[in-house]
Amino acid sequence: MLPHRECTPTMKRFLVGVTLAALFFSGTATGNSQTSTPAPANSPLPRLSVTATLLIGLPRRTVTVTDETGQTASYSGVDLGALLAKNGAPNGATLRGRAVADYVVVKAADGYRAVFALCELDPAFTAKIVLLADQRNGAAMGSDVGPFRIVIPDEKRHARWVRKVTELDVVTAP
Ligand SMILES: Nc1nc2c(c(=O)[nH]1)N[C@H]1C(S)=C(S)[C@@H](COP(=O)(O)O)O[C@H]1N2
Ligand SMILES: [Mo]
Repeated sequence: MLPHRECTPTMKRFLVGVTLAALFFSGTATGNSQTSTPAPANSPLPRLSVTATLLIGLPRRTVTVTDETGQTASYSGVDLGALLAKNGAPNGATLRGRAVADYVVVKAADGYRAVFALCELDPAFTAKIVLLADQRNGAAMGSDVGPFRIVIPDEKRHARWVRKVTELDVVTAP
């Protein structure tokens, strides 16, 4: 420690400046910034109610799958990753750094939930298809299954094929 000395007004202004800068940068580092680079600091992760409007304007695809009872069905809808990206989830070039620990909680009307890491949903990482379907065999699905259902053609167990999807909540792993 230096011996005690009076601070001049110039020194005080300098100390205040340094303290404010330190607070600002520590906030940036520990705040809600999702990536080590471009994403805007404090951009909130999306929490979305699933309605028909949410799917409008997204590319659609149809997949033909065999369900657990051995029946073949075709499901149509949109890629879950594309829907989340359009609504502000990290993707592509911004899916790096801290965002690699981000995931989406898919919630259903009966309280059922399943999670997908954003990296499982990003075409830059994987060719895996995770579909948010709004049609089965060309028709809307009944309230026992729909109106929205997750379909994942490459998964042998169907535990993440969430029926009656109501909400998509993107969060960061602690
Ligand atoms: N909302 C909701 N979705 C769900 C479940 C559930 O209990 N609630 N069970 C899952 C499990 S474990 C399976 S095997 C499949 C079964 O879907 P199916 O009855 O259309 O074959 O749905 C999945 N989706
Ligand atoms: Mo299951």
